[in-house]
Amino acid sequence: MVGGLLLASTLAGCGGDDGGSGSGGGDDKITLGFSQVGAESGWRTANTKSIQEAAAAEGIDLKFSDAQGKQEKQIEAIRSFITQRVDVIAFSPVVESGWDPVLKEAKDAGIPVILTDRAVDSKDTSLYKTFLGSDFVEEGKKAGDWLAKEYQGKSDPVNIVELQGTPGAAPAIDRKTGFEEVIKTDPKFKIVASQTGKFERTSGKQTMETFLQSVKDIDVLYAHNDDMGLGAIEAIEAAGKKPGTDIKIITVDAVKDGMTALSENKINFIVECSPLLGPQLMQLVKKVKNSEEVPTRILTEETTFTPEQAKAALPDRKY
Ligand code: GYE
Repeated sequence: MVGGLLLASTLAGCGGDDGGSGSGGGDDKITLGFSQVGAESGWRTANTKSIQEAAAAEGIDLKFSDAQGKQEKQIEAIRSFITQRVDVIAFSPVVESGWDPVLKEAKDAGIPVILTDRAVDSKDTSLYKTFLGSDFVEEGKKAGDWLAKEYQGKSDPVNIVELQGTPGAAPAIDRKTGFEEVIKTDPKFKIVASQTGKFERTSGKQTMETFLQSVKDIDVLYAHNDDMGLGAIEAIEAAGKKPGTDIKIITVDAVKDGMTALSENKINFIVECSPLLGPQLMQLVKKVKNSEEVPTRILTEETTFTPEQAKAALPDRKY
């Protein structure tokens, strides 16, 4: 294993000599084709930056493609990486389903695939080498746990509205599942409205406006990411209500703007989801290029934040 690791780092500098899957770039650098979801949120921007910086630091030739939130574009990008014969393909799947055909094409071409950030629902796990990212169900549970504690000992109904992420995306599905798993144990919690805000600020604001018009008493907003929560705060303020007080707000991500709103008590609790996947991804790229064994699942370490904890963490926050 140690020998393998040494070889991997040697290959990072002068590799490509593996008898076939050359980079097509004309030099010996490892070529990584990366298909990003888009630029829908602060999380995504930080994730893109982390990947670009880590590739540069490791001397990996990064072919970066932005799918603008569209699965067709991601499939197109992956096909083009296959045609270009990149050494490794990595991507963050915009939705969970529908990847088997293109993943089979990559496998048949002998190009290893790494999933980053989001999972696919393919039954055939030999279609990718590993999945690096968060446990979104766990994140949803943490959001639910906070709520359960916040309303402990109280019996009045708690009306919750939910802003879901992109329909069909792993973090939208799983953050809903985890949250519901916890709150369903206490009948006072009721999700009275639940719609998508596409992980975007503008869409989060618009959907919250509809909630405010259609739902009488909203006690809590659970938003699947900070950006939608921040958009919703604008809608809540415009409706003459106080975010964080009149309506309690829980979000996921902990990007700087979210943490700032948390420190100002406009958000009450944030579950962290780290976008800084670049350095770990590049290590995995080097290993799979070198045909080394890698764990099939690599979990990101994450915490949660209260307003006080946000105040303390903000000065050193990297994203
Ligand atoms: O939480 C959200 C982004 O897939 C974990 O996507 C990611 C999510 C993140 O748009 O802000």
